[in-house]
Amino acid sequence: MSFPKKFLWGGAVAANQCEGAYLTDGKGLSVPDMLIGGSLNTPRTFLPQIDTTAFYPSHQAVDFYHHYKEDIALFAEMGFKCFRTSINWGRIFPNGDDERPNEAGLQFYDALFDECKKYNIEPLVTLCHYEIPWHIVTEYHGFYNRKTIDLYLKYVKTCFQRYKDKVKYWIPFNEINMAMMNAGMGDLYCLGLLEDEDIRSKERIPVTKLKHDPQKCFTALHNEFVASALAVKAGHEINPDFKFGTMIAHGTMYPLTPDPKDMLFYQKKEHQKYDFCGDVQVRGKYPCWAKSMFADYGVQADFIDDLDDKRILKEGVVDFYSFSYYSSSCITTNPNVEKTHGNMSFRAKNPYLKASEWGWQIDPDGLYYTLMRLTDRYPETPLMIVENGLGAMDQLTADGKVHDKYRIAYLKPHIEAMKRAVEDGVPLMGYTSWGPIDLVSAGTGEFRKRYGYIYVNRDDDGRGDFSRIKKDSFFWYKKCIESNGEDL
Ligand code: BGP
Repeated sequence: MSFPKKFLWGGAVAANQCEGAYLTDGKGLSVPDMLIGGSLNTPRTFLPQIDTTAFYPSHQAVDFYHHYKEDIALFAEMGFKCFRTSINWGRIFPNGDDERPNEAGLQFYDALFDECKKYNIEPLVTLCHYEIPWHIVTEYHGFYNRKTIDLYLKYVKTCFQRYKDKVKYWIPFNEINMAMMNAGMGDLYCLGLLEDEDIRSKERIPVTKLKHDPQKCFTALHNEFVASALAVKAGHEINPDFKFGTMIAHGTMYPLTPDPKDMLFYQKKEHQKYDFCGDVQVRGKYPCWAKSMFADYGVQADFIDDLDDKRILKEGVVDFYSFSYYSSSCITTNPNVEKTHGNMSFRAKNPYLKASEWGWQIDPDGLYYTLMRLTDRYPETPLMIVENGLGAMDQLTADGKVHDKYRIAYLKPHIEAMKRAVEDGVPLMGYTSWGPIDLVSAGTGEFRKRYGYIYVNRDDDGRGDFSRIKKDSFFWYKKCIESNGEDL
């Protein structure tokens, strides 16, 4: 047995990381537009007003807004069956609380989805990939305020009505569990939550130094769960064929040692970091250990007993489970071990694994493990890998090419691991690798951290003419899709 015939091969991007055109055609500011670039060792910084002297990578990004036809044609040439992108909320409701949607923004996505259709590419649309309108952050404190649930619903219903014949697969929130990670990635990017003092700051603040209050964070996350469930319900009413997915930032964790304390710590962290959000969205209720988890975080969680919300969560369960997977790490109660990086947090280094240039440990077996584990946990729910890939510093060589054999060396065993899992019965619907075209890194804001099969001539000083070049991996992925994952 191999990959199903209709397997959704493709690639995934986020509007804010590739479109650019950050104020074009009536778009309003959204969270990523306020973030100045950083690098591996220096976090991204943030200033509540645009600093005209700073370089904001998302403002032009790779100008997908003006190149989408060319880019979709390249994706089609690789044989994409599916293209995951997000709608930038700020293009549709520039302030988030506008009375009417912005027609020019709606038209852009009409044209984009039509272009996909032209090549029989199925769009998979994230409704919020960190793109909360800035006005919602400053005026409403993001999802901490229940009014934001209504604003979000108005936005998503507008999208469902408008694109009901063009889009079938939806993700209400990108990596919803990132909300639990930390102040920058969690509170600001995922929840649009920022303290007044930070909103008023005149100095640049590193995102890691933003104020963080777990009580507010978990309240906002609860509101986001409710918003997501209401979106699923409303979407199914508008078009019963719609399919909704949770989207979890995954990784594999291992206990660092056989010390039972490490094993129990691993189990607890696995529950908190991954299962918590997955359970709420797939099973429609908080897991039995949620109360002790909240107590651990020092959070008063009366909201989980609210009867109306309980009903909403039950009625709005997702249809599939999608996740990102880049790397794995180890977990231990011993604080004195060597740490490693990842998109989740800093954890213990695994002596058996190599890492990317950004320190993300490469672990295809971990992907197999995670696929099997998720199927054990949610046996009725199809899975989809909607992000996976290698961020690397590609070099354009004298022959005008990019020989990225290291990227192929990363992807090949990950696809083989998927295949093993499918053979072992995992209901895997598809695979959209991250950043099929180079784009801005979410974590660091860099251009030099490239994931693409397609190179974009653009650098971290804002230089480059945005021209597109096929890397060696372009031809490899084309072959992979053509053979339905057989010829790697
Ligand atoms: C995920 C995000 C993406 C993406 C990816 C890679 O967490 O959903 O937006 O960027 O990570 O991370 P980075 O861009 O930091 O390399």
